[in-house]
Amino acid sequence: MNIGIVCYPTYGGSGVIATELGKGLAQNGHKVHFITYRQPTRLNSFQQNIFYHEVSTNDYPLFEYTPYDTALTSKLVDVVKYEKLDLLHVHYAIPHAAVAYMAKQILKTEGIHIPFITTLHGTDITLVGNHKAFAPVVEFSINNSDGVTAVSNDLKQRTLDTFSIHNEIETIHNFIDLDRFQKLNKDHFKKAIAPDGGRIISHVSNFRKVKRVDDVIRIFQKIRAEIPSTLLMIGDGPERPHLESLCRELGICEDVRYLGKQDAVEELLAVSDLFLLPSESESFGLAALEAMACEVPVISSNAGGLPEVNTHGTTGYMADVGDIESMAKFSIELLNDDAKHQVFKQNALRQAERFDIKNIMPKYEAYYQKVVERAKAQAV
Ligand code: GMT
Repeated sequence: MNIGIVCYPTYGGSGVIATELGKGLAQNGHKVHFITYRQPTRLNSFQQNIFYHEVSTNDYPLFEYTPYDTALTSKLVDVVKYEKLDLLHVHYAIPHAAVAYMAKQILKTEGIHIPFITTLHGTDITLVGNHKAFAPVVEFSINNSDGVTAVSNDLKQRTLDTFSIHNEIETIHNFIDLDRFQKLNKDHFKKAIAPDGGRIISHVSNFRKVKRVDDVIRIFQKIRAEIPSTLLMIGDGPERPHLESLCRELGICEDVRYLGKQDAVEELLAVSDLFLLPSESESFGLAALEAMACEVPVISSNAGGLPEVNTHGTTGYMADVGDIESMAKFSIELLNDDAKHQVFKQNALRQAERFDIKNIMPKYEAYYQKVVERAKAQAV
């Protein structure tokens, strides 16, 4: 198939999933065209069958906000027409689903029928999409997509609860490339971070409020009070200055290392003993899955789709959002019990294997086939 993928090119999980899916599809012989405003972060090497189309916007003094939606629509029209695409797959509803709908209508006037699939990722429904400023457009574009997928059952249910949806939504869970995310031998690295043999706890996110990064620091403070340990804060975002102040206030700065946005996250996970993800809301929790693939048990909240990824008492532990006491208690208990920790590490890997890209990609391919055939039948 000749597939166009629209996504955010940034570090967020939706862009990562879109890019890894595109790379996997290209390896399977499909032609994949990424259409976005910057080279996606994970699209960092040449691959046969992958094409990148950059959306450039024209600045004009009248525009306080450059109309990206219009520029993206025009680009989609152009790419679909000249690259003869069979299908558009847009990740994150805002604004991509509405833009794809518009491009489809324009192309229809020229006799070109292009179906599009919208994949819902989380905040496009929960935090942002349900806002008055976006809701009617999100609802309309979900209902008018040729196919809709959600990355967890919880997100599917939330979409149905939030909007008036008469379209079908298929859950296709997020996935992981186990060839990349695996426990690597990085003992020398571990010694450099924790020379006295202390434990390494990690957290990866965009440091936004929804991730409750304060809780990460407070849980760590409690762990550190019992067990010598270092916290690796991987990623960056608006809460970082506040976190640094909090660490100073709690007097734990020397054991918290801010590593910024890292490409080789798997190398940091390889030396981690525990992963913390106490998010307020999380449609899936790709970062937790990446940790589990590297045999790192996860202590998380039980928000959203996290229970579909992390299994309480097996691959880690969960507690209610904000319950830092329980999350710290579970962490200490696990780190103090080597035998249990070993079992949890293996359980985490087994669970990650369920989400192997090799198992999930065929679901997308089958879904593409279904949507394209249905659209063809409707066009005649
Ligand atoms: O976090 C966001 O605001 C958007 C989005 C992203 O691009 O990272 O994250 C969501 O999509 C990921 C990939 O499907 C999921 O793993 C995250 O759980 C989800 N984030 C939230 O629901 C907060």
